[in-house]
Amino acid sequence: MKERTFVMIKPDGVKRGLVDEIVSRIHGAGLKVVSKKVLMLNRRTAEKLYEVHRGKEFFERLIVHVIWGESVVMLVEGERAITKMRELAGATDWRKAAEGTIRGDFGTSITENVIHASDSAKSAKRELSLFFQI
Ligand code: 3AN
Repeated sequence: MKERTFVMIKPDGVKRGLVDEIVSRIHGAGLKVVSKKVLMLNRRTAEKLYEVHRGKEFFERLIVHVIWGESVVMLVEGERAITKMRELAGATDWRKAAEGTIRGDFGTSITENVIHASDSAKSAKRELSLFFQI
């Protein structure tokens, strides 16, 4: 089934010049980048994006990380796009992420784990609507 998902290359990934490598992995998985833009998240949008984590011990660290520099946000489309993007990203904890996954290859900490990809169709819809006119 064709799906749409939200993907964000976080500031650590952008700063380290990983955008082209990540886009090429997305294409390699047979997915299409329908739209892509570079932006600086403000606190309000960042807190909305991560609202399910509000109140958790790492929330403030996560917000500060995603607003300190430019991110690249993308609308990605294709067969099983949500699952495929989660597979490409790898486990949340970079130390547990498999080699060959984006976080396994490039993650440097649990907060600075390079990429965000929606975890369900419902999250994808909500997260896409924060950044794209869909
Ligand atoms: P994922 O991005 O793999 O779906 P979530 O949704 O559980 O993971 O967490 C969102 C983001 O919050 C993660 N990408 C990571 O940057 C951060 N995060 C999650 N768990 C922790 C933690 N225990 N300590 C620090 N940061 C965390």
